[in-house]
Amino acid sequence: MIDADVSILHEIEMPLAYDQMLGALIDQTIWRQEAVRIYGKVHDQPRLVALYADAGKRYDYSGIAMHPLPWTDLLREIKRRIEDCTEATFNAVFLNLYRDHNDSMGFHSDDERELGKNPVIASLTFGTTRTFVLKHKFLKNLPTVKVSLEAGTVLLMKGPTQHNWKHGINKQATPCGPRINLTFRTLYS
Ligand SMILES: O=C(O)CCC(=O)C(=O)O
Ligand SMILES: [Mn+2]
Repeated sequence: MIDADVSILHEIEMPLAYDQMLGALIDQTIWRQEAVRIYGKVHDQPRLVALYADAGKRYDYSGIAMHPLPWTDLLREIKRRIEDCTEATFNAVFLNLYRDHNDSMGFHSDDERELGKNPVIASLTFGTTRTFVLKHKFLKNLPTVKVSLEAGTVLLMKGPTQHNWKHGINKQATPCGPRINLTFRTLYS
């Protein structure tokens, strides 16, 4: 990919089997239903979210001030393993629960001020495989990049990626089960 630094790691080792990881994360996470404003109308976001981080951090995400919860043992252990395999360090994790095929995430860049200039973001998936789509922000003729994110896969975005590309998860026509995505980040807030 041009103007980006994106890499993928497969079959990351976890403390439990991937389907058990999905169940544990669904059960142990305090999920929130947040609102979004689209053309002035307020809607429920088409997914559930949660934020866990080191004490004292805060994150303004799509205009929502999120106050993180303290790390659970499971999340701390996942973070340790992700730091090992990516050779990066993180102080926060943002979790998304896509309940079924109707849940999605609109195209965006992770470019909030508290993520710093060139954010390093490690995104880990459990549950149903969904397609992660990347679009160049300026070179509109470049084809979109589609990546199937299977359970146990880490997608690592670094360097200029957030400056030049947007990413998202589309709704899909075919019914499917839940997917959880954890994005490990560093908050400089
Ligand atoms: O679910 C995904 O794979 C993407 C999540 C994402 O882009 C985000 O949380 O900012
Ligand atoms: Mn993102």
